[in-house]
Amino acid sequence: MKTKALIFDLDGVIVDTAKFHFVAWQRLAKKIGVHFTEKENEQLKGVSRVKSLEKILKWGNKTISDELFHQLMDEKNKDYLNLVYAMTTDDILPGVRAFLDAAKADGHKIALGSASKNAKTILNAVQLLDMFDVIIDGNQVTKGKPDPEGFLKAAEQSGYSPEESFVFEDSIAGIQAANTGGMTSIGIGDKSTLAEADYCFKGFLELDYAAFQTLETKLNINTL
Ligand code: B16
Ligand code: MG
Repeated sequence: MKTKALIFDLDGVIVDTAKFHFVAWQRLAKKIGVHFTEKENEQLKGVSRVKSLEKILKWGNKTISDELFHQLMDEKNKDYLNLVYAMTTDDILPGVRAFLDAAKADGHKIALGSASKNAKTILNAVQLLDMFDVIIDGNQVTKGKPDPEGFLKAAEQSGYSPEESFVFEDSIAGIQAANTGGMTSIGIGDKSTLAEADYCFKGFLELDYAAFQTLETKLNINTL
């Protein structure tokens, strides 16, 4: 087996936008009187905007009208986007650019599998939009992670089967989505948090392209 599609999550894998989501959600939570810290923010990683606000309201025991719900989501997104527009290539996580360059030069299809509806805006801000052959984001999926819908679409549009695809993810829900979808899951982050991942690395300095090739070779030998 030769693995060919590389599917990347965005927030926490390519860039650290979690810190911007935190600032924007915290501002909103304060406004509606809900206690919200970095600990709660962890639970929003990889979760859609709608589901995130539902969780925040639940934590604060709040019930609001549909109209206010949508108004709050819009406000949060405007706040968040103001932070995103200020992003530059310096916001790409360490080692990512070199990994993507090497993988693309080596013939891999580069795909995005993100829950974010702002994925293209973010990739554009950090000048990585042209790098991606396929972009599946929050606008193309009806079911969020841990459902594998987004990753399955990303593999299909890349022209490869799930078994020929790797998923790079920093969230537990995303790792579960990759596993259910039949891809090789690579956790990016803490090993104990991402224990369900097939393999786990701290980031793309530890998993540079040479290390990835070694892993790929090992997998190819094991599946011969
Ligand atoms: P948006 P990922 C996810 O991105 C974030 O981790 C999550 O915190 C956020 O709520 C979600 O995108 C939706 O983002 O409000 O921009 O549509 O990790 O799947 O790349
Ligand atoms: Mg993520």
